[in-house]
Amino acid sequence: MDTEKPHPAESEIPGSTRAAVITPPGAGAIAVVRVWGPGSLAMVDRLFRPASGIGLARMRPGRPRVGRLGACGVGDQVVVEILDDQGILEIQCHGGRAAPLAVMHTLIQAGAARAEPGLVAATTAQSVIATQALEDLPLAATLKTAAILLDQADGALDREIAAIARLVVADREALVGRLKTLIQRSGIGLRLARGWTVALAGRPNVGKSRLMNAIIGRERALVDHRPGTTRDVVTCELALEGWPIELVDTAGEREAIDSIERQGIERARAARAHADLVLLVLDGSMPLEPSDFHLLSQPHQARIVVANKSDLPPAWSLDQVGVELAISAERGQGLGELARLIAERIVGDPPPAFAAVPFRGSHVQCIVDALDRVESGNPAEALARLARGG
Ligand SMILES: Nc1nc2c(ncn2[C@@H]2O[C@H](COP(=O)(O)OP(=O)(O)OP(=O)(O)O)[C@@H](O)[C@H]2O)c(=O)[nH]1
Ligand SMILES: [Mg+2]
Repeated sequence: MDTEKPHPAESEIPGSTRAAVITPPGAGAIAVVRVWGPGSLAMVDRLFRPASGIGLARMRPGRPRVGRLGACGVGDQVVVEILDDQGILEIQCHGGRAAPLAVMHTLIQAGAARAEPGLVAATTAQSVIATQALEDLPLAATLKTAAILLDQADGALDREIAAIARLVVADREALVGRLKTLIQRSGIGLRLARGWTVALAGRPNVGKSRLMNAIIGRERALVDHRPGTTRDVVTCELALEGWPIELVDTAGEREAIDSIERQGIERARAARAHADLVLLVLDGSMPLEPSDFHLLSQPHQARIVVANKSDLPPAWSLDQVGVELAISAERGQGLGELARLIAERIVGDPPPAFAAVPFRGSHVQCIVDALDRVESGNPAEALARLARGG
Protein backbone atom coordinates (compact mmCIF):
# COMPACT_ATOMS: atom_id res chain seq x y z
CA MET A 1 0.00 0.00 0.00
CA ASP A 2 1.09 3.55 -0.73
CA THR A 3 -0.48 5.09 2.36
CA GLU A 4 2.23 6.75 4.44
CA LYS A 5 2.44 9.50 7.03
CA PRO A 6 2.74 13.10 5.73
CA HIS A 7 6.29 14.03 4.73
CA PRO A 8 8.20 16.43 7.07
CA ALA A 9 9.13 18.79 4.22
CA GLU A 10 5.43 19.23 3.41
CA SER A 11 4.92 21.66 6.25
CA GLU A 12 7.94 23.87 5.45
CA ILE A 13 7.63 27.41 4.12
CA PRO A 14 7.19 27.57 0.37
CA GLY A 15 9.20 30.17 -1.53
CA SER A 16 12.76 28.87 -1.28
CA THR A 17 12.24 25.71 -3.24
CA ARG A 18 14.99 25.28 -5.83
CA ALA A 19 15.04 23.36 -9.09
CA ALA A 20 17.66 22.43 -11.69
CA VAL A 21 17.86 20.20 -14.75
CA ILE A 22 20.64 17.79 -13.78
CA THR A 23 21.02 15.91 -17.06
CA PRO A 24 23.15 17.40 -19.88
CA PRO A 25 21.46 19.47 -22.61
CA GLY A 26 20.86 17.88 -26.02
CA ALA A 27 18.93 15.01 -27.55
CA GLY A 28 18.08 12.14 -25.21
CA ALA A 29 15.19 9.93 -24.18
CA ILE A 30 14.97 11.13 -20.59
CA ALA A 31 15.89 14.26 -18.66
CA VAL A 32 15.94 14.66 -14.89
CA VAL A 33 14.94 17.75 -12.92
CA ARG A 34 15.87 17.86 -9.24
CA VAL A 35 13.76 19.87 -6.80
CA TRP A 36 14.72 20.56 -3.20
CA GLY A 37 14.54 23.07 -0.36
CA PRO A 38 11.71 24.14 1.93
CA GLY A 39 8.27 23.49 0.46
CA SER A 40 9.62 21.33 -2.36
CA LEU A 41 7.35 18.37 -1.71
CA ALA A 42 4.26 20.50 -1.21
CA MET A 43 4.98 22.33 -4.47
CA VAL A 44 5.54 19.22 -6.59
CA ASP A 45 2.53 17.58 -4.95
CA ARG A 46 0.34 20.49 -6.10
CA LEU A 47 1.64 20.28 -9.67
CA PHE A 48 1.72 16.48 -10.03
CA ARG A 49 -1.32 14.50 -11.12
CA PRO A 50 -0.66 10.81 -10.38
CA ALA A 51 -1.95 8.29 -12.91
CA SER A 52 -3.53 6.45 -9.99
CA GLY A 53 -3.42 6.19 -6.21
CA ILE A 54 -2.67 8.67 -3.47
CA GLY A 55 -0.92 12.06 -3.75
CA LEU A 56 2.83 12.48 -3.43
CA ALA A 57 2.74 14.08 0.00
CA ARG A 58 1.68 10.79 1.57
CA MET A 59 4.40 8.77 -0.16
CA ARG A 60 7.49 7.32 1.44
CA PRO A 61 10.89 8.18 -0.18
CA GLY A 62 12.22 5.81 -2.83
CA ARG A 63 8.91 4.94 -4.54
CA PRO A 64 8.65 6.28 -8.10
CA ARG A 65 5.19 7.51 -9.21
CA VAL A 66 3.97 7.93 -12.77
CA GLY A 67 1.74 10.86 -13.63
CA ARG A 68 1.58 14.20 -15.38
CA LEU A 69 3.13 17.46 -14.36
CA GLY A 70 1.61 20.85 -15.03
CA ALA A 71 -1.10 22.91 -13.39
CA CYS A 72 -3.17 22.91 -16.59
CA GLY A 73 -3.28 21.25 -20.02
CA VAL A 74 -2.04 17.74 -20.70
CA GLY A 75 1.43 18.30 -19.20
CA ASP A 76 4.37 15.97 -19.78
CA GLN A 77 4.15 12.41 -18.59
CA VAL A 78 6.71 12.13 -15.82
CA VAL A 79 8.04 9.84 -13.11
CA VAL A 80 8.44 11.56 -9.74
CA GLU A 81 10.47 10.13 -6.89
CA ILE A 82 11.01 11.53 -3.42
CA LEU A 83 14.69 10.87 -2.71
CA ASP A 84 14.87 11.41 1.05
CA ASP A 85 13.25 12.75 4.20
CA GLN A 86 14.52 16.25 3.45
CA GLY A 87 12.05 16.55 0.59
CA ILE A 88 14.52 16.21 -2.28
CA LEU A 89 12.66 15.06 -5.38
CA GLU A 90 13.58 14.03 -8.88
CA ILE A 91 11.26 14.46 -11.82
CA GLN A 92 12.11 12.31 -14.84
CA CYS A 93 10.52 13.77 -17.94
CA HIS A 94 11.02 13.31 -21.67
CA GLY A 95 14.48 14.39 -22.88
CA GLY A 96 15.59 16.94 -25.47
CA ARG A 97 15.17 20.68 -24.98
CA ALA A 98 11.45 21.38 -24.72
CA ALA A 99 10.22 18.84 -22.15
CA PRO A 100 12.71 19.68 -19.33
CA LEU A 101 12.22 23.39 -20.07
CA ALA A 102 8.44 22.91 -19.70
CA VAL A 103 8.95 21.16 -16.33
CA MET A 104 11.28 23.95 -15.17
CA HIS A 105 8.80 26.58 -16.41
CA THR A 106 5.98 24.92 -14.45
CA LEU A 107 8.12 24.81 -11.27
CA ILE A 108 9.30 28.41 -11.63
CA GLN A 109 5.71 29.61 -12.25
CA ALA A 110 4.81 27.84 -9.01
CA GLY A 111 7.53 29.78 -7.14
CA ALA A 112 10.69 27.67 -7.40
CA ALA A 113 14.04 29.37 -7.99
CA ARG A 114 16.35 28.12 -10.72
CA ALA A 115 19.44 26.68 -8.99
CA GLU A 116 23.07 26.87 -10.04
CA PRO A 117 24.17 23.45 -11.36
CA GLY A 118 27.01 23.36 -8.78
CA LEU A 119 24.47 23.50 -5.94
CA VAL A 120 22.77 20.31 -7.03
CA ALA A 121 25.44 17.99 -5.66
CA ALA A 122 25.04 19.52 -2.22
CA THR A 123 21.43 18.35 -2.03
CA THR A 124 22.26 14.73 -1.30
CA ALA A 125 25.89 14.74 -0.09
CA GLN A 126 26.84 14.05 3.53
CA SER A 127 29.95 16.26 3.76
CA VAL A 128 31.97 18.92 1.95
CA ILE A 129 34.26 16.27 0.45
CA ALA A 130 31.28 14.15 -0.63
CA THR A 131 29.71 17.23 -2.25
CA GLN A 132 32.93 17.95 -4.11
CA ALA A 133 33.11 14.33 -5.30
CA LEU A 134 29.59 14.57 -6.70
CA GLU A 135 30.44 17.89 -8.35
CA ASP A 136 33.43 16.28 -10.09
CA LEU A 137 31.60 13.06 -10.99
CA PRO A 138 30.04 14.38 -14.23
CA LEU A 139 33.57 15.23 -15.44
CA ALA A 140 34.90 11.69 -14.91
CA ALA A 141 35.29 10.17 -18.37
CA THR A 142 35.71 6.49 -17.49
CA LEU A 143 34.21 3.92 -15.13
CA LYS A 144 37.47 3.61 -13.21
CA THR A 145 37.69 7.33 -12.46
CA ALA A 146 33.96 7.56 -11.68
CA ALA A 147 34.23 4.61 -9.26
CA ILE A 148 37.01 6.35 -7.30
CA LEU A 149 34.94 9.55 -7.05
CA LEU A 150 31.86 7.57 -5.99
CA ASP A 151 33.92 6.00 -3.18
CA GLN A 152 34.80 9.52 -1.98
CA ALA A 153 31.15 10.59 -2.29
CA ASP A 154 30.39 7.57 -0.12
CA GLY A 155 32.79 8.85 2.58
CA ALA A 156 36.08 6.99 1.96
CA LEU A 157 38.26 10.10 2.34
CA ASP A 158 36.19 11.50 5.23
CA ARG A 159 36.55 8.19 7.11
CA GLU A 160 40.31 8.00 6.47
CA ILE A 161 40.87 11.57 7.68
CA ALA A 162 38.86 10.80 10.83
CA ALA A 163 40.89 7.60 11.38
CA ILE A 164 44.17 9.48 10.83
CA ALA A 165 43.09 12.17 13.30
CA ARG A 166 42.63 9.45 15.93
CA LEU A 167 46.22 8.27 15.31
CA VAL A 168 47.77 11.68 15.98
CA VAL A 169 48.52 10.96 19.60
CA ALA A 170 48.52 7.14 19.44
CA ASP A 171 50.96 6.09 16.70
CA ARG A 172 53.17 8.65 15.00
CA GLU A 173 54.75 6.18 12.57
CA ALA A 174 51.42 4.82 11.32
CA LEU A 175 50.13 8.38 11.06
CA VAL A 176 53.03 9.49 8.84
CA GLY A 177 52.64 6.38 6.67
CA ARG A 178 48.94 6.97 6.10
CA LEU A 179 49.39 10.66 5.30
CA LYS A 180 52.11 9.76 2.79
CA THR A 181 49.86 7.14 1.17
CA LEU A 182 47.16 9.77 0.70
CA ILE A 183 49.65 12.20 -0.85
CA GLN A 184 50.83 9.47 -3.22
CA ARG A 185 47.24 8.63 -4.23
CA SER A 186 46.48 12.28 -4.93
CA GLY A 187 48.60 11.89 -8.09
CA ILE A 188 45.65 9.94 -9.48
CA GLY A 189 43.00 11.83 -7.52
CA LEU A 190 43.86 15.17 -9.08
CA ARG A 191 43.39 13.65 -12.57
CA LEU A 192 40.00 12.02 -12.02
CA ALA A 193 38.07 14.92 -13.50
CA ARG A 194 40.48 15.96 -16.26
CA GLY A 195 42.57 12.91 -17.21
CA TRP A 196 46.18 12.79 -18.37
CA THR A 197 47.88 14.23 -21.47
CA VAL A 198 50.22 12.10 -23.57
CA ALA A 199 52.14 13.88 -26.36
CA LEU A 200 53.59 12.07 -29.38
CA ALA A 201 56.99 13.40 -30.33
CA GLY A 202 59.60 12.51 -32.94
CA ARG A 203 61.22 13.76 -36.10
CA PRO A 204 59.08 13.91 -39.27
CA ASN A 205 57.97 10.67 -40.90
CA VAL A 206 58.68 8.31 -38.00
CA GLY A 207 54.96 7.41 -37.91
CA LYS A 208 53.52 9.54 -35.06
CA SER A 209 50.24 10.21 -36.85
CA ARG A 210 49.93 6.59 -38.00
CA LEU A 211 50.48 5.57 -34.38
CA MET A 212 47.79 7.95 -33.10
CA ASN A 213 45.33 6.55 -35.64
CA ALA A 214 46.28 2.97 -34.76
CA ILE A 215 45.82 3.58 -31.01
CA ILE A 216 42.38 5.19 -31.39
CA GLY A 217 41.26 2.90 -34.20
CA ARG A 218 40.25 5.56 -36.74
CA GLU A 219 41.88 7.90 -39.25
CA ARG A 220 42.00 11.01 -37.05
CA ALA A 221 45.30 12.50 -38.30
CA LEU A 222 46.66 12.83 -41.84
CA VAL A 223 49.38 10.31 -42.71
CA ASP A 224 51.71 10.67 -45.68
CA HIS A 225 55.07 9.39 -46.85
CA ARG A 226 56.31 13.00 -47.17
CA PRO A 227 57.99 14.36 -44.01
CA GLY A 228 56.38 17.44 -42.48
CA THR A 229 52.75 16.31 -42.94
CA THR A 230 51.45 17.25 -39.49
CA ARG A 231 51.63 21.01 -38.90
CA ASP A 232 49.12 21.70 -36.17
CA VAL A 233 48.50 20.00 -32.86
CA VAL A 234 45.91 17.22 -33.30
CA THR A 235 44.22 15.95 -30.14
CA CYS A 236 42.01 13.01 -29.36
CA GLU A 237 40.41 11.71 -26.16
CA LEU A 238 40.43 8.02 -25.36
CA ALA A 239 40.66 5.56 -22.49
CA LEU A 240 43.76 3.37 -22.06
CA GLU A 241 43.34 0.52 -19.58
CA GLY A 242 40.33 2.45 -18.26
CA TRP A 243 42.16 5.75 -17.64
CA PRO A 244 41.09 8.90 -19.53
CA ILE A 245 43.81 10.26 -21.79
CA GLU A 246 44.16 13.09 -24.24
CA LEU A 247 46.54 11.95 -26.94
CA VAL A 248 48.31 14.80 -28.73
CA ASP A 249 49.91 14.38 -32.16
CA THR A 250 52.42 17.04 -33.10
CA ALA A 251 54.56 18.32 -35.96
CA GLY A 252 57.84 16.47 -36.46
CA GLU A 253 60.92 18.05 -34.85
CA ARG A 254 63.50 19.28 -37.40
CA GLU A 255 64.98 22.49 -38.86
CA ALA A 256 61.77 24.11 -40.18
CA ILE A 257 61.60 24.77 -43.91
CA ASP A 258 58.95 27.52 -43.74
CA SER A 259 57.14 29.73 -41.23
CA ILE A 260 54.08 27.46 -40.99
CA GLU A 261 56.24 24.49 -40.09
CA ARG A 262 58.18 26.67 -37.62
CA GLN A 263 54.92 27.56 -35.86
CA GLY A 264 53.91 23.89 -35.84
CA ILE A 265 57.23 22.90 -34.25
CA GLU A 266 56.79 25.63 -31.60
CA ARG A 267 53.36 24.22 -30.80
CA ALA A 268 54.80 20.72 -30.64
CA ARG A 269 57.37 21.90 -28.09
CA ALA A 270 54.67 23.58 -25.99
CA ALA A 271 52.53 20.42 -26.14
CA ARG A 272 55.48 18.33 -24.96
CA ALA A 273 56.17 20.73 -22.12
CA HIS A 274 52.57 20.51 -20.88
CA ALA A 275 52.19 16.74 -21.27
CA ASP A 276 52.22 14.30 -18.37
CA LEU A 277 54.03 11.81 -20.56
CA VAL A 278 55.95 12.10 -23.83
CA LEU A 279 55.82 9.18 -26.22
CA LEU A 280 59.02 9.61 -28.20
CA VAL A 281 58.75 7.77 -31.51
CA LEU A 282 61.88 6.75 -33.44
CA ASP A 283 61.97 5.05 -36.85
CA GLY A 284 63.65 1.69 -36.31
CA SER A 285 64.01 1.12 -40.04
CA MET A 286 66.07 4.27 -40.79
CA PRO A 287 69.37 5.45 -39.32
CA LEU A 288 69.01 7.80 -36.36
CA GLU A 289 69.35 11.50 -37.22
CA PRO A 290 70.43 14.63 -35.28
CA SER A 291 66.72 15.49 -34.59
CA ASP A 292 66.29 12.11 -32.87
CA PHE A 293 69.35 12.74 -30.67
CA HIS A 294 68.12 16.27 -29.95
CA LEU A 295 64.78 14.90 -28.70
CA LEU A 296 66.46 12.06 -26.79
CA SER A 297 68.59 14.61 -24.96
CA GLN A 298 65.54 16.66 -23.81
CA PRO A 299 64.91 16.36 -20.09
CA HIS A 300 61.33 15.37 -19.36
CA GLN A 301 59.64 14.16 -16.21
CA ALA A 302 58.18 11.06 -17.86
CA ARG A 303 58.92 9.53 -21.24
CA ILE A 304 58.57 6.28 -23.16
CA VAL A 305 60.83 5.74 -26.16
CA VAL A 306 59.47 3.43 -28.87
CA ALA A 307 61.01 2.25 -32.13
CA ASN A 308 58.32 2.19 -34.82
CA LYS A 309 58.18 0.31 -38.13
CA SER A 310 59.27 -3.00 -36.60
CA ASP A 311 57.69 -4.68 -39.63
CA LEU A 312 60.70 -3.42 -41.64
CA PRO A 313 64.33 -4.59 -41.29
CA PRO A 314 66.02 -2.73 -38.37
CA ALA A 315 68.65 -0.09 -39.20
CA TRP A 316 70.12 0.15 -35.68
CA SER A 317 70.25 -1.75 -32.41
CA LEU A 318 67.31 -0.94 -30.11
CA ASP A 319 69.23 -0.99 -26.82
CA GLN A 320 71.43 1.79 -28.22
CA VAL A 321 69.26 4.72 -27.02
CA GLY A 322 67.01 3.30 -24.31
CA VAL A 323 64.14 2.08 -26.47
CA GLU A 324 61.54 0.35 -24.27
CA LEU A 325 59.40 -1.19 -26.97
CA ALA A 326 59.48 -2.01 -30.68
CA ILE A 327 56.12 -1.47 -32.41
CA SER A 328 54.57 -1.34 -35.82
CA ALA A 329 51.83 1.26 -36.08
CA GLU A 330 51.15 0.01 -39.61
CA ARG A 331 50.52 -3.60 -38.51
CA GLY A 332 49.27 -2.88 -34.99
CA GLN A 333 52.12 -4.85 -33.42
CA GLY A 334 53.02 -4.05 -29.81
CA LEU A 335 50.12 -1.63 -29.27
CA GLY A 336 48.55 -3.61 -26.40
CA GLU A 337 51.88 -3.61 -24.58
CA LEU A 338 52.26 0.10 -25.33
CA ALA A 339 48.82 0.86 -23.83
CA ARG A 340 49.80 -1.04 -20.65
CA LEU A 341 53.11 0.78 -20.49
CA ILE A 342 51.46 4.20 -20.87
CA ALA A 343 48.87 3.40 -18.16
CA GLU A 344 51.57 2.08 -15.84
CA ARG A 345 53.75 5.17 -16.34
CA ILE A 346 51.00 7.77 -15.80
CA VAL A 347 48.95 6.04 -13.09
CA GLY A 348 51.58 4.02 -11.28
CA ASP A 349 50.00 1.99 -8.49
CA PRO A 350 46.19 2.43 -8.70
CA PRO A 351 44.31 2.65 -5.38
CA PRO A 352 42.42 -0.46 -4.22
CA ALA A 353 38.60 -0.41 -4.33
CA PHE A 354 36.95 1.78 -1.65
CA ALA A 355 40.28 3.48 -0.86
CA ALA A 356 40.49 7.08 0.28
CA VAL A 357 41.80 9.29 -2.53
CA PRO A 358 42.28 13.07 -2.22
CA PHE A 359 41.01 14.60 -5.48
CA ARG A 360 41.20 18.39 -5.00
CA GLY A 361 44.27 20.60 -4.52
CA SER A 362 42.80 21.81 -1.21
CA HIS A 363 42.68 18.22 0.12
CA VAL A 364 46.32 17.65 -0.79
CA GLN A 365 47.34 20.97 0.80
CA CYS A 366 45.59 20.02 4.03
CA ILE A 367 47.33 16.62 4.15
CA VAL A 368 50.74 18.05 3.25
CA ASP A 369 50.32 20.71 5.97
CA ALA A 370 49.34 18.06 8.53
CA LEU A 371 52.36 15.89 7.62
CA ASP A 372 54.59 18.92 7.88
CA ARG A 373 53.34 19.64 11.39
CA VAL A 374 53.72 16.01 12.50
CA GLU A 375 57.29 15.89 11.16
CA SER A 376 58.18 19.11 12.92
CA GLY A 377 56.90 17.67 16.22
CA ASN A 378 53.53 19.48 16.43
CA PRO A 379 50.90 16.70 16.45
CA ALA A 380 48.28 18.97 18.03
CA GLU A 381 48.63 21.45 15.16
CA ALA A 382 48.41 18.58 12.67
CA LEU A 383 45.15 17.53 14.26
CA ALA A 384 43.81 21.07 14.08
CA ARG A 385 44.80 21.31 10.40
CA LEU A 386 43.01 18.03 9.59
CA ALA A 387 39.95 19.21 11.48
CA ARG A 388 39.87 22.49 9.49
CA GLY A 389 39.93 20.45 6.27
CA GLY A 390 40.68 21.66 2.75
N1 LIG B 1 56.20 0.12 -42.77
C1 LIG B 1 55.71 0.98 -41.90
N2 LIG B 1 55.39 2.23 -42.28
C2 LIG B 1 54.89 3.08 -41.38
C3 LIG B 1 54.66 2.70 -40.05
N3 LIG B 1 54.15 3.77 -39.37
C4 LIG B 1 54.07 4.77 -40.27
N4 LIG B 1 54.52 4.37 -41.48
C5 LIG B 1 54.59 5.16 -42.70
O1 LIG B 1 55.49 6.23 -42.49
C6 LIG B 1 55.07 7.38 -43.21
C7 LIG B 1 54.97 8.56 -42.26
O2 LIG B 1 53.90 8.33 -41.34
P1 LIG B 1 53.25 9.51 -40.51
O3 LIG B 1 52.40 8.90 -39.50
O4 LIG B 1 52.65 10.52 -41.42
O5 LIG B 1 54.57 10.13 -39.85
P2 LIG B 1 54.67 11.37 -38.84
O6 LIG B 1 55.70 11.03 -37.83
O7 LIG B 1 53.34 11.75 -38.35
O8 LIG B 1 55.26 12.49 -39.81
P3 LIG B 1 55.10 14.08 -39.72
O9 LIG B 1 53.66 14.41 -39.60
O10 LIG B 1 55.70 14.54 -40.99
O11 LIG B 1 55.90 14.54 -38.54
C8 LIG B 1 53.74 7.01 -43.87
O12 LIG B 1 54.01 6.64 -45.20
C9 LIG B 1 53.28 5.82 -43.05
O13 LIG B 1 52.43 4.96 -43.79
C10 LIG B 1 54.99 1.36 -39.67
O14 LIG B 1 54.81 0.91 -38.53
N5 LIG B 1 55.49 0.56 -40.62
MG1 LIG C 1 52.20 13.42 -38.58
